[in-house]
Order: sequence, then C-alpha cells, then structure tokens
Amino acid sequence: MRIGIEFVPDKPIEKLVTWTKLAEESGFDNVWITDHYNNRNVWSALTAIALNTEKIMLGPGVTNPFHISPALTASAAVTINELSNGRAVIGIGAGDKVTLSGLGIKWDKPVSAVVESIKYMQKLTEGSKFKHDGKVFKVKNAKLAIVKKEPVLDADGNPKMKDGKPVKKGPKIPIYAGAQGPMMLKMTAMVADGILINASHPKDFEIAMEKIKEGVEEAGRDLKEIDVTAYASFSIGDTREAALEGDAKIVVAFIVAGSPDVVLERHDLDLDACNKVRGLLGEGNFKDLPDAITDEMIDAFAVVGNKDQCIRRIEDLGKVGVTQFVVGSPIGPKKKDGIKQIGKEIIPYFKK
Ligand code: F42
Repeated sequence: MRIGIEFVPDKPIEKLVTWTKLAEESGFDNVWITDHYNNRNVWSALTAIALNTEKIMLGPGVTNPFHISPALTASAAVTINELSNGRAVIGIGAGDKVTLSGLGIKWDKPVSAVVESIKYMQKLTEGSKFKHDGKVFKVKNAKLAIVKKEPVLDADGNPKMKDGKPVKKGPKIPIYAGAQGPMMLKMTAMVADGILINASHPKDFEIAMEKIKEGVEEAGRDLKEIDVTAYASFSIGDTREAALEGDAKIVVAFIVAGSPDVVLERHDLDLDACNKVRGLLGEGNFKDLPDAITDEMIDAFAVVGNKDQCIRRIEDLGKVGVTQFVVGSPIGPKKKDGIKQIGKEIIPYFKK
C-alpha cells in the first residue's frame, strides 16, 4: 500500500513546503496538491515543493482540462519532472461545475474532456506529436520541445527498434484521473495509470471497483496497471475523541451535504439527520453543526480514530482493491503532530 498526503494551498506555500518535508521524512510516498483557482496556484506550490524535497512523488490532485489546456498541464508536469529528478505525476479530473460556471467556463462533456486530455498529455509528456479530432479537443499539431527522450528498452534490456531506428521516449509521468461517477470511473480506467477516488469507506470502493474492472477489461488492460487511490478525509489522534477535536466533523458535514441521497442510503444514514446537517450548513450555523454529525456519518465519510482504528480501516480498503491511501486534510487536530504520528505508527505497519 502506498501512502500519500493531500494539502490544500489555502495557506502560504512556505507552510506546504514545511509540511511536505515532514511528510517526506515520515515516509509518505506521494504528495497531492489540490487545484482551485481561488487558492494559491498549484504549479507554483509544486515548484517550491520540488526544489525542497528529494524522494516524494508530487503532483496536482486534481487539476482540470477546462480552466487550463492539457498542453500547458503537460508542459508544467515535464518541467516539474526535470526539477524533481523524475518525481512528477499528474492528477486530472472534471473540475467543479459551480466554480467553473462562475468563471463563465462551459462544462461540456466532462468525461470525454478528461479521457481525451489524458491521451493528449500521455503523448506530449513522452515527447510525441499529438493530433486529435475529438468530442472536446480539436488539436491540429501539438508537441513539447523540452522532453529529453531516451531509448526505450525491451524486456531483455535491448533497445526497441522501429523502422531500423531506436524508439525514444521521455521519462514516464504517471497520469491519474480524479473520478467518482460510474462513467468517469469506467472510461478513465481504460487509459489512466491511477484513479483518485474521493471516498473513505470500503462500500464505495466495492462499487467503484466494478466500474474500474469493466473499463480495464474493455481496454484489454491488467487491473495491476492501475493505482487505485482512496482520497480520504482523515484525522488521527491518540484516541478517537482526540482525533475529532479538529475540523474532521466540519469536513464530514460538507461531504454529507454534497452527497446524493443514493450515497447516503448506501451507508444506511438517516435522511432526516442528513437534511438537518444540510440545513445548518445552508444557514452557516457552524456552532450547532458538530452536534448534528453522527458517528454513522463520520464512519461513512472519513477515517477517524487512533492508530489501530485507522490501520484497520486502511486494511479494509486494501482488501477491496485500494493500492494507495491518501490522508486528506485535516490529517489530525494539529497537522504536524498528525503527520509525525502517521510516520511513526501507520506507515511502518504498511511497509513492513
Ligand atoms: N476538483 C477540483 O476542482 N479541485 C481539486 O483539487 C479536486 C481534487 C479531487 C481529488 C480527487 C477526486 O476524486 C476528485 C477531486 N476533485 C477536485 C473533483 C473533480 O474535479 C470532479 O468534480 C469530481 O471527481 C466529480 O466528477 P465525476 O467523476 O463524478 O464526473 C462527473 C463529471 C459526473 O457527473 N460523472 C457522471 C458519471 O457517470 O461519471 C456523469 C457523466 C456525464 O456527465 N455524462 C455525459 C453524458 O452525456 O453521458 C457526458 C458524456 C461525455 O462525453 O463526457
């Protein structure tokens, strides 16, 4: 199980760099930086992180093809890959419809947009030309000038040849799709190296895995080629009560409010109690909100608890096919303590 961490660049980038250095020292494999235009810019944050770390894989989690062209995302990722000695990854999803429409950006054919942009970036990051007449992208001629291509070797270590010449490609930059809906899960499983799923409970992954498997089979791929990633709301403490002292309940409230009823029913949640949470959030009543969040809601939408409770949940996720677990903010009532505790108590368990 790979262990990743997510940060939101709503704080000065120096803080993100400090937390990421701590995460790297603590043994995390990946850092994912969220992308919302109203926060600090994701690629600026990744540049600072790349220059200040040595081992951790890093990338946007997730950018979208509507507010930035995949050509620019590919160029940014190749630049970060160069700066970081080959540690760049890309996370791309549909983006947030409400935010994009506020910017006057049309959110048309989101699944096609994500799938086409993954293919677009695969070609550009390996240094190839991309020409495409798709549902969303009509690309006449795109190619990056900065990719350092190297000979591709076959299984025996010999250079692969085509038309008498060695095949050359840039270093691989894994591309992950942020996906929730059934169509997005299936279609991106046909092309992506990983899938980032915003969920914390094995029930949601059982359902997601069916769609991922459909996509993988249809594309003739092996499920092992996909890093199935749980992008989970997470809070650890010495006790469950301590873990709940930070913002974990507020995060759960937003997930409850944003989830369709079908998801609430999947987790056997009381719809009246969920509607109460929606109402309080709608009024901006954050004082009464924590008391309206039930244990069942927390269990459905977050991983919260002491070391043993967190380990058990991550193991359960592994059993249904999760191969990377990303601890999403809040992480713990105090971020630095949470990162250190995960480094001491969780990561060694999964790396042994
Ligand atoms: N969004 C951000 O803006 N910033 C972030 O940092 C961010 C991080 C993140 C991390 C993990 C993750 O899983 C999601 C994350 N998101 C972030 C949210 C992400 O950008 C998306 O908003 C979110 O994943 C919701 O997308 P979805 O996978 O559910 O797909 C949407 C488009 C959807 O509704 N899909 C449905 C489905 O079944 O998959 C409906 C599909 C649909 O619209 N179909 C149309 C049709 O006609 O059938 C379109 C067909 C076509 O060609 O596209």
